[in-house]
Amino acid sequence: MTTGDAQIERAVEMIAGARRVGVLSGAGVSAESRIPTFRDAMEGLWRSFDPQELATPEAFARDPERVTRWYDFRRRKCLDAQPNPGHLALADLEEVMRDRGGWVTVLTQNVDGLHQRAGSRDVVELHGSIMTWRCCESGRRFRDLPAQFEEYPPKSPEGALLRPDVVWFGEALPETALERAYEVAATCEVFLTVGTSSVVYPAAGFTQMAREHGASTIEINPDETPASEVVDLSIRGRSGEVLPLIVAGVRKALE
Ligand code: BV8
Repeated sequence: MTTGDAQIERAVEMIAGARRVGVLSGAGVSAESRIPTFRDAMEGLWRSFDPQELATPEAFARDPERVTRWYDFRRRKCLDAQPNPGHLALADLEEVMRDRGGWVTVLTQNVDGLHQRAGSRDVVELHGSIMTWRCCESGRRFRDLPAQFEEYPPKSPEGALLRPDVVWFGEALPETALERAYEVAATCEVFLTVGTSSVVYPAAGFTQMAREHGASTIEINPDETPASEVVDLSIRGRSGEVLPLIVAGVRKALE
């Protein structure tokens, strides 16, 4: 256990007393599924690249082969990854809240689809999905993709460039995702920010927005982040360890 039990108990109390729960999840939640966060050293042949430089329309325009190789490398890691206890706990919490007429909405910055594979049904992909690629000309989306592309950059059947259906730096988030996120921040009673460095906007802003609307706010992260000053309860711990303890406590409190 990396946190004092008093913090877990306080989080249990806050969540058990609520019906409407918003969650902002970042790469730290998937770190325990062995998907490296942006902060972790880039692996292998990607060691010398800066992800924030690669995750941009400019990088794709300049070198579509390099960018699509990087994303396909990451897509394959996501396909091989399994949801971890942190993902499963959030799916379990959604069931608990649904059973009492409430909801849990996960606003995820992650593009790996692991929340959905863990069983969460109410997931908003703020930054899109690496599992979907789209045609740069027609905008048509492709989900049924080969395990590995034959050529880089991959092409649509019509021969146009395909790109990952993710939100790059400098690109606007999907309108529907933004609307859902604002609605969650405005109506949730508790807002949980888990596994995110809280530096990327507009996602990082939803914690403050929820707080301004009167929600109780909780952070789970092994490290301090800019959100740590803002939230009501900042728990230093790993999501795969802390979330299961909190959700088990909520189930017990509601028995
Ligand atoms: C926008 C998808 C406006 C792609 C991502 C200049 C020009 C243009 C824009 C800007 C600019 N300056 C600032 C901006 C805004 C910019 C921004 O915020 N930049 C930051 C760097 C300052 N934002 C944007 O560009 C956004 N769009 O503003 O558009 C606009 C409006 C209208 C019209 C046109 C434009 C778009 C941002 C989305 C970028 N795409 N991902 C991909 O995945 O490749 S962001 C990507 O990086 C992730 O999604 C994540 O959000 C972010 C950070 O990644 P990581 O650091 O790895 O992850 P995370 O932050 O979650 O940190 C990991 C955390 O986990 C750490 O805190 C660690 O301690 C913790 N942890 C580790 N292990 C565990 C753990 N926690 C719990 N348990 C553990 N076991």
